[in-house]
Amino acid sequence: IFLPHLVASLEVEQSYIMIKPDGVQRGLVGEIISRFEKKGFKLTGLKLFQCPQELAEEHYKDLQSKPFFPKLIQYITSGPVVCMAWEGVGVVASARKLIGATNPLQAEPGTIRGDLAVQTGRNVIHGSDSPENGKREIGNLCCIL
Ligand code: IDP
Ligand code: MG
Repeated sequence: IFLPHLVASLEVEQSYIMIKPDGVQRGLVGEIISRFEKKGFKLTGLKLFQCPQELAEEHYKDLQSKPFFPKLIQYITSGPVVCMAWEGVGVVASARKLIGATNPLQAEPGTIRGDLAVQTGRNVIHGSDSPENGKREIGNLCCIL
């Protein structure tokens, strides 16, 4: 039997995961990488990076019209970020689960934001919301090893 919806979900994909400046400054890099390693995903790219304004604006271009956009760009460019590519079956959706809700006060305990953050504007980590965006974001921001 051919079940295309299941076949699609078994494809190896990549997620762009970025530890934001607050996560780097607070010394959470090891803790966060450890969670992805323990889950069983494969790290295929990694760099410490000071994101220039234009690249931050490109990365968050879908949020351009939001009132918090200028503060978001200020936040992301306020210090070095850790850019990573993580690979595996279902990694995009699984990473979103590991990361937790955008507002850390609504993120479940056990998730990265649920355990390590309190403010939406300082929520420690980014994870791609689709395999297509994973590819795009890694192409824009990350090094592929
Ligand atoms: P996500 O990071 O969970 O995918 P998005 O809605 O894509 O959430 O928003 C991107 C980032 O923009 C968030 O992670 C957060 O840093 C910031 N952000 C989203 N909504 C707000 C808000 O209402 N106030 C301040 N910052 C926000
Ligand atoms: Mg998003």
